[in-house]
Amino acid sequence: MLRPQLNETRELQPLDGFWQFSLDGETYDREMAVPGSVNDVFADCEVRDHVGVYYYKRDVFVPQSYTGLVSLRFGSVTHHAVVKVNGTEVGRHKGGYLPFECDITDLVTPGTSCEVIVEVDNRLDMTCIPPGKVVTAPDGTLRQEYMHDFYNYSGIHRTMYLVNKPRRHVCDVRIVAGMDGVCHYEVRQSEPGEVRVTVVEGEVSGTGEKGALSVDKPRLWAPGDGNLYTLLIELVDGDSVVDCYREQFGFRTVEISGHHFLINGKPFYFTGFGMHEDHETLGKAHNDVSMQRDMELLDWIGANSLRTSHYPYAEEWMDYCDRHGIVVIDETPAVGLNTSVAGGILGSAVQKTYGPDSVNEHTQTHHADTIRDLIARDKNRPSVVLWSIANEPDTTDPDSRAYFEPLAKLARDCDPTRPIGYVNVMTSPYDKCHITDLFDVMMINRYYGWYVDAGDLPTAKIHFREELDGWINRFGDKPIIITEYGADTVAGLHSLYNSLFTEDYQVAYLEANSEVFDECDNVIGEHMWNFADFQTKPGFARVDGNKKGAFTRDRRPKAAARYLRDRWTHREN
Ligand code: BDP
Repeated sequence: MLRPQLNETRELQPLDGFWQFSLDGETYDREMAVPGSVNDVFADCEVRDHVGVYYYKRDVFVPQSYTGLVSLRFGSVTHHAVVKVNGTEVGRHKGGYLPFECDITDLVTPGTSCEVIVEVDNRLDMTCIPPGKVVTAPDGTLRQEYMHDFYNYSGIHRTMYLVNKPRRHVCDVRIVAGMDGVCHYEVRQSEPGEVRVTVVEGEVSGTGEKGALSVDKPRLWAPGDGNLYTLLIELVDGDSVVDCYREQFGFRTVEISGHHFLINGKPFYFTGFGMHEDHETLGKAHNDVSMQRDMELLDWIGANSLRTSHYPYAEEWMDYCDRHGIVVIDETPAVGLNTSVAGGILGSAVQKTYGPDSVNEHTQTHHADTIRDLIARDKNRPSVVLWSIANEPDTTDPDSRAYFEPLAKLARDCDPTRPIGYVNVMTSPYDKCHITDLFDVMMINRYYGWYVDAGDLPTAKIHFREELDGWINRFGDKPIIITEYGADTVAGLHSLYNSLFTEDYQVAYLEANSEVFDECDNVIGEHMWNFADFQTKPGFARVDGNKKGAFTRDRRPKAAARYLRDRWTHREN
């Protein structure tokens, strides 16, 4: 899905700001800022603990110039949205982290205002990605249960726009551009007609919906070097251009050879983090300044990459990574497909993961939608080098194969140019996992020295080495990325004895893990869990959230941050 754009033929108007807000759709007695998570804003718990639907309302002026196709475009609404204009439903969307657009052309009159209501439903059930369950408490109120660690923030999380585009318009473009300087493109337009394409910086043009343009001696997009080019697409009618769209792309190749992950033919070693869109008060809302701060800290610490754990991040993140040469493992919101995992890897199995009352064919259908939509959104981004189709699903159950095989195939069909993977949980080791052979890269989350062998780093190292050997023996010479390893750490807590939760132990833990990675040629990346402390669902295992950050939630460095900086900035890659 293309992002809205302001240009010669298109207009857009952000609808950020204060909306009227209601819990019942009748009494609008509060206001709520957009974009924003609703949960940490109000001083009372009524909104925070509300399980169900809430309502945003405002009048939107449609400018006189909006005479083309007028739409409302949402970056993300978590988790379900029903959109109404002047009382008529114009669209609904399931899934909290991907964009959608509602056409409102026939319901609005340019030069007048209209009433927009967005009904947001924060409930997760087993057909959702991520899945969850709403239960009724003894007092009759509802509780949301879910199997992932991070807090279930909800709201209109990203900027929404009022958009005007020409009736004949560019619907989509797919670009594949490798080191050879050839830009293969395929344009989809709303109705047939003449198409002109130009690689602006390369000064080469062509015509037709599909073709290839060659740029002489292209400046490659590479890690740390976000060289971007612009493909200008013009829909032509006689002498006039009726629509145009500019899509940025980069010339680069990604491939796997043995255990190497090659970017532009060179082995790449991932350093960085699994992250979260998570901030005090903002919750999961996107904010440019907060994001920029995170990116600056990534740069400071020597991270060359990140994983969008555990859902697709705002498009602003992806643009930034494209521009700055930050390598991205792009993940769907499929987290928590695992009944044995509750709040990190603590917890015990309550029921079988795959089955009619649990993760089922409806979950799979929606999971497939998220794969399609994620790839549709990010397919032209040079920063994205690998699709992660799930985080820590249960893959010990033989039924996991029937669930994942079609999804892996779908991801490959949607994008034959990038490798695919899924992130493996510690409770599904090499001898129990039923799906790893379906993927190109082994991504594993391991907590030796924390959830197992806690405090005993010599033993942790032995167990970790044994497990890595096990993966290689069973699945052959494939790349392994350690997508999570970490230890909860209270900033400011120290000990001479490497006691758990201290900054000293976090550093010792990282040292021990790093030693194991450095001995194993197949390990081609390390993403520490997590970049920063983050809010989690309530539970005895978490004291005001997950504390595995290299930075605190307000982005102050722990000792671990300096350790990683030293390690990563001295690495050759
Ligand atoms: C892993 C999950 C991650 C958790 C982490 C933890 O992938 O979401 O936050 O454990 O427990 O299992 O810290």
